[in-house]
This record gives sequence, structure tokens and C-alpha cells, in this order.
Amino acid sequence: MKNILVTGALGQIGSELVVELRKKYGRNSVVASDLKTPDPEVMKEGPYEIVDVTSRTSIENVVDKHKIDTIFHLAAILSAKGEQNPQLAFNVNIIGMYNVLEVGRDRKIQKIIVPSSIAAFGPDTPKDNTPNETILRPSTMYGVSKVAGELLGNYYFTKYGLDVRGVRFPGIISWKTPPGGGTTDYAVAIFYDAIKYGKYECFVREDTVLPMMYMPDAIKVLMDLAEADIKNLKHHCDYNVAAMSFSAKELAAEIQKIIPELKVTYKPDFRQKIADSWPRSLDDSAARNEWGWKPEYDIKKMTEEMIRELKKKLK
Ligand code: NAD
Ligand code: AKB
Repeated sequence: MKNILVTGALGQIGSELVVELRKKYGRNSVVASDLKTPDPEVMKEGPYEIVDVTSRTSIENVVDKHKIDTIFHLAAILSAKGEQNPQLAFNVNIIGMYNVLEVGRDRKIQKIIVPSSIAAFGPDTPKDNTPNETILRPSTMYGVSKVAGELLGNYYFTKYGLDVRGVRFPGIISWKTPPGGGTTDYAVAIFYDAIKYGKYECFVREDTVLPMMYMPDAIKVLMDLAEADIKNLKHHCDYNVAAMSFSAKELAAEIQKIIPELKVTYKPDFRQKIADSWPRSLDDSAARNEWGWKPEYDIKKMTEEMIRELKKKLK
């Protein structure tokens, strides 16, 4: 991994992944890219390019210019935004993935790392301790695009020997960059509103249980999977990874241990149906056995750190 391109680098995960990749592989070895021109501060941190993944040429130009050998493909439209604009989600997530794979094949890219999601599962999937191999029949365009991405990645590995790797992320919780339009966004928004207003109106029911992961663990997932010895990988683009599972009410109670004045009300909207179609917990033994995945954060440690960091940020 000498020259790395990150697509969707201004998003919730990309903005933190780029920093860690640069720490490990060097500032100039990591090219961040997204649709827009970022703040001047971001431009100063290292190479940045505008790349629209729906255009194969746009990806090719940057791959050629920087002699890219590894791509972390993060550009996507998430579940809630995707249900508001399924055509955009199809275009960015499915055509975008296809373009990245085609450029990978054509330019002999060594490795492509691409997150899938718990959204690949659907209402017919077993909800508890969901196996790695199970029913993939999602009810959202985002989920459909994630299943397509997993299958395409596996296909390009088998057909062309392209090394494509990916995990099914649960909801990611972080304080640096707000999430970009997913169903699990309430698990981040509650922290901001708890600190700013002492109250939060949650858009899913209090008994909604979903798998979640704190950002440092998510970054570790991507970096460890990228470095894993391919000889040990029996899967490619579809590893379940788990860290914690809790209900919206349990999260509120954990925050109330530190911010006792927090009042939470529940007003479910269209995102409830999406949340109800996803698993409550995951069996991630394949990731643990094949490349040593192990999370560091549980709900308590994550909540304490989120509140500490957000208080500093929002001061
Ligand atoms: P995000 O919405 O925060 O960021 C996505 C980025 O993609 C944005 O900066 C956006 O500008 C960019 N983008 C959109 N259309 C583009 C296009 N045509 N070309 C180039 N860039 C474009 O998303 P994220 O949370 O950082 O997610 C990154 C990846 O991880 C996605 O594949 C997502 O499905 C997956 N994932 C995220 C979570 C989560 O909770 N954050 C959970 C599961 C999976
Ligand atoms: C979303 O809610 O859409 C994402 C995800 C779980 O993929 N956070």
C-alpha cells in the first residue's frame, strides 16, 4: 500500500480514516477525495482531489495522476437519504462501486477496501446473533446496493483476482464529523442534543435495538482488514463485525449517568421501518477467526469518550 486513494473522504468515516492512514503510511501517500472542495484546513493536511465516483474517468484520472495502488472506497448515499432518493443511491452506490472495480481491474489496483453494512440484511434475516452467511433480502435501496456491492466485489475477486475486501459495518458512532443521512444517526445526534440542550427527540422507538460501533474500532477494522494476509481470508467483501448492541432507551440511560438532566422523547418516523428491518446483534466469528478482529469499546467506554470529546468540541 504505497499510494492510497480514499473516496468519500469528507464523510463521517473518511474524515477520520484519512488522518489515521496518513499517520501510518505518510502524509503524501494518502490522497483524500470527495465531491466538493473542502475547508482550507483539510487541503493543508495532504493531497486532495475532487472525484465523482459515478464517473469512471474521474476515478481513472486521479488513479493515474497519483499512481494509486490501493483504494478505500467510502463514497456512498446512506439508508435514510437513500430512501428519499433511491435513484441517487443506485447511481452512487452501485454504479460508483462498479466504476471503482472496473478501474481496479483495468489499472491493476492491488487492493480495494469497501464497507458494506448491516443494511445488507432485511426483514427475513434472523435478528439475533445474525450469522455471516444468511438471508440477504434488504428492503431499502441502500441495502440492495450493499448486497450488490458485496456480490460484485466477490465476483471481481473470483473472476479477475482483484483483491477486494469489505465488512458489514453496524451504525458508527463518532464525534468528529456528523453522520451523513443514515438510520443509526440518532445514536450520534442524542449526544449533541444532550450536551447542547439537555433534551433529545429520538426518531426511533425506545425499544429499538441495533448493533453499533465506536469510530476508533471502525478505523481499526478497515486498517486491520487491509493489512490481513490474504491466505487467511475465506471471505472477501462480506465480514460481519460487531462491537456492541443496545436499545435507544439503554443509550439514553448510559448518557444520563453523566448528564442526569437529559430528557428523551420518542417520535418514530420513516426510519423506524428501516431500523426494524435490521438485525439486533451479529455473529462476527468469521472476522475474529480469519483476521483477528476484536473491538475495544463497549457502550460505557464509548459514551464516556463521546461526551468528553463533544464537550470540548462544542465549547
Ligand atoms: P457519509 O455519508 O458520511 O460520507 C459519504 C461521502 O461520500 C460524503 O462525503 C459524500 O460527499 C460522498 N459522496 C457522495 N456521492 C459521491 C460521489 N458521487 N462521488 C464521490 N463522493 C461522493 O458516509 P460514511 O458514514 O462515511 O460511510 C462510508 C462508507 O461506510 C459507506 O460505504 C457506508 O455505506 C459505509 N457504512 C457506514 C456506516 C455508518 O454508520 N457511518 C455504517 C455502515 C456502513
Ligand atoms: C445507516 O444507518 O444507513 C448506516 C448504516 C448502518 O449503514 N449508519
